[in-house]
Amino acid sequence: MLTAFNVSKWPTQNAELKTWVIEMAEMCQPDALVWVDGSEEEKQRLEKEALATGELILLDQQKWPGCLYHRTAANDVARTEHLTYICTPSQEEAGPNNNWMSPEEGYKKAGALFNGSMKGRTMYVIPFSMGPVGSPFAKIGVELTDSIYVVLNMRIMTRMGEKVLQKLGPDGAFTRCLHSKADLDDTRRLILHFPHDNAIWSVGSGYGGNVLLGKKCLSLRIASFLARSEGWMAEHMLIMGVENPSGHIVYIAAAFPSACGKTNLAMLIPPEGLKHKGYRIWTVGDDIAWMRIDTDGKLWAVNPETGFFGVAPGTNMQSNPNAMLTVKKNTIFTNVVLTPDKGIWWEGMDGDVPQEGINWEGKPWKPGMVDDTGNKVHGAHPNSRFTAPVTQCPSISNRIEHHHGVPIDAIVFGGRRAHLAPLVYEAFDWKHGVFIGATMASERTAAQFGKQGEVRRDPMAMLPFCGYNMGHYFQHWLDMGKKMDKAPKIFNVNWFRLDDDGRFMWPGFGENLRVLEWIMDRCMNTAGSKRTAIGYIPKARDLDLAGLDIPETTMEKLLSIDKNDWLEEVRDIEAFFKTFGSAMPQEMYNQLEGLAERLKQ
Ligand code: GTP
Ligand code: SPV
Ligand code: MN
Repeated sequence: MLTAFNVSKWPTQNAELKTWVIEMAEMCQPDALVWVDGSEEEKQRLEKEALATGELILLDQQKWPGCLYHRTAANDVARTEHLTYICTPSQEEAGPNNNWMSPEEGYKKAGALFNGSMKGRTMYVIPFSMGPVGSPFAKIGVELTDSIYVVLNMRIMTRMGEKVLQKLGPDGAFTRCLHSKADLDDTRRLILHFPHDNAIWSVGSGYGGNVLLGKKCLSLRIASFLARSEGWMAEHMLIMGVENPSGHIVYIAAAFPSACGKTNLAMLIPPEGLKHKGYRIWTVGDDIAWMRIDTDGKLWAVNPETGFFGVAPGTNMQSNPNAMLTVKKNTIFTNVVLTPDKGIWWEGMDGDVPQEGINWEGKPWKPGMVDDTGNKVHGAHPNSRFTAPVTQCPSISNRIEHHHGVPIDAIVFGGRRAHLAPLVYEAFDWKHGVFIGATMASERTAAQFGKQGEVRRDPMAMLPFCGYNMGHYFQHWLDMGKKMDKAPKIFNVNWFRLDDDGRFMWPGFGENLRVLEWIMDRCMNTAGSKRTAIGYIPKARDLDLAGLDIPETTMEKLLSIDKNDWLEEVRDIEAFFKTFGSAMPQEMYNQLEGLAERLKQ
């Protein structure tokens, strides 16, 4: 048990911070307390310690320089949305999109789990900044954690350490982020957000999105709440720049639900057929965008993170070469296969499949293994991930440190829909675009617990991440549109349409540039389209399909809508809207009515 705090030696003059750290340490009762400074020396010391306990495993340093391996508990491999709560005074404020607990109940329930949870462990204090330190976008947080894995991940994902404490100063505001692995028991796990207190309490988990509190918890749930009252936007979006041959860069922000292709699109490599045109892609971010209206009346975005926490399976030199090059060094791999020669592997990786290894559950594994019920045993968990610094990405934009970010010309929504949604369509205007975002739906993936494949509504890809009632969130989107002189155009894409045999109709990945090209040309009013009930859809000849071998009939299907299916969709949307009661803006119902009328014409 830590007996004296030695507060006079702490590297901060911030009274609120000191008081809070003392209180939390008194509750969690760690044996030691360490202020993280972000130095290289500290990194090496922490790695050494974690390697000694087996928390981390050192990979072959010839093949994987600077790379580490980690496994989380088998019951702890994805975000647990059913254990994630928004704790506001009233349930109405959290909305039907969130699990809700009163703040009193939340502090009490989680407090009981935090009580003594760090006995025998060290509490690390991590000051971090989301957004470039000192940028008008940036928000400071301090995470207390008993996990070295968390410290090392936060070191990649955020700007952290001494420089952040300096910026915080004696009276700066910060988000109070408390995390303890406790006993990693999923019946004693809670991920709680207290937006009015600017606080996050996460206990009983060691998995990424549950415990890297700067990520989804701060940068989306708490930030979305702050953004509404401060007049900006915190979104589950990638940010990319598409440079055309004349050197002009169009910046696009795109919201796809978890494991639906943000990382892939953000790092896109132009396909063979379009290479001669000389497009270049610049990656700004792959998961989170903070956007505000600048003095020019346009929407500007920053990526508040400094790392990628990307899905590993399916990543290879074909599907995402830039990601493969990014993870070659200084990367933490979580829940992938560990091979006997201290290498790693995941389903869909390049090269030979290893003959044996230790899988994500920590069990001996061989390719082709099946379990008692005849199901394939995964080597890597479908939601296994890599944590890698953005600076290692060959396509990284030179504007990631820019304090004002990048100007956004187009916002793109998209989901995983086997049927219904065409390859791409454009909203009539901002309000209609907000409606399109609000009615997004997607099939559930491995990034969250629950039945995979089930279609669920996931407005703006923010269903698990909006820190307040989404009815009010839609109103905030409508309000933002009114405040902009030149609002981005809004589009919807769907790379995931299936044919009757269950195969993807669109080749996807690099070929998606063909769709982005149309989007960019629409932004510059140089591309054709046809007006349909759901929005502007390109005709096949409006897309550059040179070198692509897609039957004409498939293209036609990809760019058409089935009115009966869409009328059924209208009924489903109405039922969804009704769950928000009076919080749902009337404008959303007007949009729905407009869609229904156009479909009946
Ligand atoms: P989070 O990090 O969970 O927020 O997700 P993300 O949106 O960054 O997901 P990511 O890019 O890692 O998505 C990976 C999944 O999408 C893999 O299953 C890919 O195979 C699939 N995917 C990505 N792009 C395409 C595409 O253009 N077509 C098809 N069919 N699949 C794609
Ligand atoms: C997601 O699930 O959307 C992710 C991974 O990006 S996590 O950080 O776990 O939320
Ligand atoms: Mn995500």
